[in-house]
Amino acid sequence: MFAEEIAKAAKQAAIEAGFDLAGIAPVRNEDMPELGAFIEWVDAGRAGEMKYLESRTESGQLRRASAAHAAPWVRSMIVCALNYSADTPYSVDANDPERGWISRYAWGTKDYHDALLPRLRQVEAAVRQVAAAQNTEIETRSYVDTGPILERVYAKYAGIGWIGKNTCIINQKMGSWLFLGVILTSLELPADTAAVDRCGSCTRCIDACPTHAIVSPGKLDARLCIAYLTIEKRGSVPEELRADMGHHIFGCDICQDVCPWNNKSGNAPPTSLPEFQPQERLFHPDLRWLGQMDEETYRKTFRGSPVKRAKYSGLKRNVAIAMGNSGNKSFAADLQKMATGEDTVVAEHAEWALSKLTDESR
Ligand code: B12
Ligand code: SF4
Ligand code: SF4
Repeated sequence: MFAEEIAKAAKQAAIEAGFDLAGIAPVRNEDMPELGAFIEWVDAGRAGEMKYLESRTESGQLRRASAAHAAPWVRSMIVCALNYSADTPYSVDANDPERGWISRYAWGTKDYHDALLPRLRQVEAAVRQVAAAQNTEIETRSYVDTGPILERVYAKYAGIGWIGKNTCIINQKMGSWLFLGVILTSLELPADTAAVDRCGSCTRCIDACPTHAIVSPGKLDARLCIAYLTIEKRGSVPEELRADMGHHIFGCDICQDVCPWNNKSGNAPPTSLPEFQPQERLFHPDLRWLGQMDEETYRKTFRGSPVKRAKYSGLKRNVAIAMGNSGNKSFAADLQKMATGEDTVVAEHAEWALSKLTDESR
């Protein structure tokens, strides 16, 4: 009865805090084969340079393979999801050769970690209040990507959505433009029913991925993924992958753009939250503007934005690749300037882009 009351209060508080969906997942490793799949994924080297995914406990176990490594007291997880979609064209329909592509999740004025964490704390406070009224001790902890938790796995078991073949959480009514946040609790709360897989025989995401990063349904080789290459990868981007990166300069939305569950006429309604309204200059942004941007302007433009994660040098490198892939020879002067700059990584990618522009067979 008490656990039900807590679960109800948590879900109600989540909606009041501005989340679109909330559910409760059990924490039972033995019933979650995805946790074992994660171990295989890391062992296969698919995490690339994201060493934080490979963090191990003192006894050598992968931290992320069990929520108990983060909090031995955890019994249930409250999973919340927030829609960040906007009523704008998809990357697969935007092909201006003057422009690049920043992923949908980064168009707003706030980094999603900063937008979600205060909301999760609000839910946490509501849960604690109900527990206190019953004189019950309770432990809680909130994470938005900030802890060693496989958030999508718990989102599935909380009924938020199924894990699509593109590895994203997809909700039947809202699509997959969702951020996730989790609250670990020491109470055994009544769990929701795991979401049912509705991908069926569809393979659109696998077929559309330009770098063939989805190696089999639900398994992504991050080393090939444009989101990884443009956001997480430091230094040089493997030359054989550059041409397939197209106009992407930060993140990639293709495997979600082509997903029928993100069809704008049916699913994927736009969010009304002010912090996720697209900034005009970041939607399909001008490559010349970004290529000529100095570091100070970069800092000011992307203050509080996820784009900061690419770092100044990384964004310039990505812009050089996108210019090279544009077929737009008017970028030659900008690229020549980048090729003679101090940053050797940017310079090397600008050289590559210049030769790509002049030699279309590349
Ligand atoms: C590392 C990371 C990445 C990496 C690797 C992603 C990946 N798919 O492996 C990179 C940089 C490529 C990335 C990209 C993106 N990311 Co990211 N990322 C993360 C992070 C920090 C960890 C994910 C992780 O552990 N990956 C390792 C793999 C193995 O786990 P997984 O992706 O969860 O995959 C599970 C399923 O594939 C499942 N599975 C599926 N099918 C099957 C079938 C069987 C039989 C089994 C057993 C298992 C199984 O098992 C896996 C776990 O073992 C999470 C936050 C978090 N703490 O969880 C955000 C997170 C997953 N990312 C998110 C987002 C928004 C993105 C991007 C859309 C951003 C962008 N536009 O560029 C893209 C989407 C690309 C994609 N198709 O996944 C959201 C996802 C929201 C959603 N609706 O799903 C998260 C949850 C962040 C958040 N808090 O909102 N990301
Ligand atoms: S985000 Fe882009 S590169 Fe990564 S799997 Fe999806 S389509 Fe492929
Ligand atoms: S595109 Fe098709 S296969 Fe891929 S996630 Fe969407 S429904 Fe599933």
